[in-house]
Amino acid sequence: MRSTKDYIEIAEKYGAHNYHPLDVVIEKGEGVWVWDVEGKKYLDMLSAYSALNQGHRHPKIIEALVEQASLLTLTSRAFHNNVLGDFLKKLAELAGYDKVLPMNTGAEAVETALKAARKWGYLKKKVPENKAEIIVCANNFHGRTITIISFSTEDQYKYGFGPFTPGFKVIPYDDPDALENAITENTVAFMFEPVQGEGGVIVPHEGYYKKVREITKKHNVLLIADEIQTGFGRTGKMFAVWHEDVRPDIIVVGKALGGGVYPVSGIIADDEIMDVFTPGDHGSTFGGNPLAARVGMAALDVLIEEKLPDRAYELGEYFMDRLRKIQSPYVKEVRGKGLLIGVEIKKEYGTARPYCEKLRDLGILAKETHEQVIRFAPPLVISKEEIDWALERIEKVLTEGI
Ligand code: IF1
Repeated sequence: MRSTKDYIEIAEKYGAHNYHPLDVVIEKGEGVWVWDVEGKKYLDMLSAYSALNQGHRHPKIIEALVEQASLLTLTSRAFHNNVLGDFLKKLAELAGYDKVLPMNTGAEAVETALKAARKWGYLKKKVPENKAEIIVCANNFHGRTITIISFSTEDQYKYGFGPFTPGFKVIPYDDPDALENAITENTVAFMFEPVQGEGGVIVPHEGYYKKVREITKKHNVLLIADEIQTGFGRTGKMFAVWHEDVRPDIIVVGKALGGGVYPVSGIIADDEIMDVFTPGDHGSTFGGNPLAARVGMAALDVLIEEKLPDRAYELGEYFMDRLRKIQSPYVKEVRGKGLLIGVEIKKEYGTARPYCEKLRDLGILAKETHEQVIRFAPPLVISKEEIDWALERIEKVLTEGI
């Protein structure tokens, strides 16, 4: 019988050290719960960074995965398959747009959005060749490819990976005036996260989405919302920008679209943008494969049938209200939207990591983001009773300290 230590050792020996995971080895998951190799049970408060909105191994999603796997898993896009069209229709109609371009990981979908924006700029806005500019926000996280880290403001994400892709401008987040001042006649798009997850669960002021929509429309600049982490109910609406009834030109999706079992991502947009792509321009081996399409449809069905966005709204308000009532000398702020919540630890009391280690000892798996913030982002299928169970333990750690 191998121990936690044995599993960690083999992973450390044969795996690149590009992560520093908490010392827990998980072997089973169900709903909001996971079990480690020692048989210990934990409440998952990270949800694989919001890729598990429907919970671990949702029966409807596993059924779809197994059923499709018994029929057809991959054809490449050289041929049609009998599942993709229904998936693209379901997602396009859910979001209220003409079309979807399916990919696999979030970063691939972000790259697809950037290519669409640049090509739209050259073909439709008549920006001179290779002069397209895209505006992004400081403290952003949009993925790990060389182009995407080219506009990161996190030194560690860039160090050693140059030279970088030109054509990007960085402005402060949650600052509409900075956006207006950064736009030139060559600006083709502004891309932002409705809530900056990795940036430390930074929620912009009320009205930010509306303001950036007005400014980009006024200057004929595409608005790209990266909803890879905030989408599919996480913030209490199907898409976070729906909190302000804003309709971006491109919505980038991923994570929970795969129902926690398979990488499924893509961009959602109208024909005016999608028709810049002609056959052979762009693609991927696995993008839009039948297994992804079938799992994607089941992932969306679960969100709708179980009303997970509304659930995230109500339980998020409840969770944050209860967190704010905890009398803790260590907490600087509780912030968030829906079930994407951050608890910021005051610098004088150290970083968030040791608090996460304490929580792990009490059966809660949470992950620090940006040093000072404990992120609580449970699967949206969590019950009020399970939140209460977690709050007892969170209160113990936030009052007793580390
Ligand atoms: C890691 C962070 C979260 C994302 C947004 C695109 C992507 C992500 C808003 C790219 C991915 C993941 C990546 C993972 C950890 C996690 C993360 F800490 F890195 F920043 F969630 F906050 N846009 N986020 O959040 O999607 O290519 O990963 O499918 O790289 O360590 P991906």
